Amino acid sequence: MDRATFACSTAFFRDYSSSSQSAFCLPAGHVDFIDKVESFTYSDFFRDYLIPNHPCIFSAKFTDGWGSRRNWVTWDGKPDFDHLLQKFGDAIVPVANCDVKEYNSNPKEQLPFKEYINYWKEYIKNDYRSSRGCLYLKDWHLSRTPFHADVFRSYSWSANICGRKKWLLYPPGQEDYLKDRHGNLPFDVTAPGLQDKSVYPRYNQSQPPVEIVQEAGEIVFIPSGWHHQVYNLEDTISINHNWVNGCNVAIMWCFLQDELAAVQREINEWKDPMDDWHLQCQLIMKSCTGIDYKEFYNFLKVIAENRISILENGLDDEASAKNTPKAAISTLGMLHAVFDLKRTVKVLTSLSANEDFKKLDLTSLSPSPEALLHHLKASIDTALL
Ligand SMILES: O=C(O)CCC(=O)C(=O)O
Ligand SMILES: [Fe+2]
Repeated sequence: MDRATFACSTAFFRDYSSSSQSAFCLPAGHVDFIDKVESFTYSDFFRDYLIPNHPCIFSAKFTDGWGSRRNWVTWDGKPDFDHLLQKFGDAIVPVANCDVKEYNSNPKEQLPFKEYINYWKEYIKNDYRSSRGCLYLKDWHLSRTPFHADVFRSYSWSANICGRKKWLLYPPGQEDYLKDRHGNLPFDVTAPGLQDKSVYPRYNQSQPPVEIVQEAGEIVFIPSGWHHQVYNLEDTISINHNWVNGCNVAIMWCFLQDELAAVQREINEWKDPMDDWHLQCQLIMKSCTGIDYKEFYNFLKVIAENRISILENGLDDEASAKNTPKAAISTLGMLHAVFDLKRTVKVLTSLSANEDFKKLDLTSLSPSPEALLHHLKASIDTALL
């Protein structure tokens, strides 16, 4: 990260509270298309998309050199089943049935990759029909991903190795207009049922989604907390990645507080009779969300300690030789580490002061939140000297 980007990113978070991020709107659904690899830098991405939390699409030139684009795809742009079988045949893979709906997702089973490829070949031969329904190899992805925002409100990028996808994107806050009267999000945001005012009372106040058609080789960047629904328009293989950094860690923390508040509302009537109600809320939150407050503390600790160690000791040869997270952070530069640490101080200060966090047994946390905060601040001060 260069000095100018560091200065404007720091100013952004000083001048605007993170909750005001949703106020930043796109001009009438426009999504930038980044064509040229040579003239686009990580600092450009950071300043123009990560910080304002705006989506963008990278052209296929960005993935031209990827081995997967050469090796997983036939000359006519279709998945190379023989190559994939040879490479991954024995793997056991998660497969979702897109024709069956359970709550807000599709039920998943584990299948040998071989069996899945045989199914996929048959499905194509049978004009995209099968008695087994429409099976989607996912999180290791076929036809459609239901309406959702990504895990912990992380950022994600998704690169099409082959095939095409259609994305429907809603900026943060729009999902509130898409909820039914019980507060549940729809499974399919295009379903005619959403027009029924008695079920979806605020649907008519929602904006139309931002629509993207992603071509082979292109990468779509999905900002934090943008709800989306995805369709594969043809046989598609994609590689996706989720991440959290200094720009969106406060959004993650807000999300966790909302999740806990929802659990607390749900079991509020047990608050008085139960001695360990707060602990139970954390347990339920963990099972629904995948993380509880103490684990979030440990998540912040790992982020902080990686960056502190780079600022204090630089990168040792072993870490730089291996492709470690520390090496990746170091590539982004010292100012990125300082920026992430400053944002971590902000979130850790809020977590330490949080009444629900303070009610937990924090004696097992090492170092203590106070000690970690102290170390973080000292490390930032030294780096900025
Ligand atoms: O490609 C898909 O089916 C879903 C991808 C997605 O939701 C994401 O990358 O965030
Ligand atoms: Fe997603």
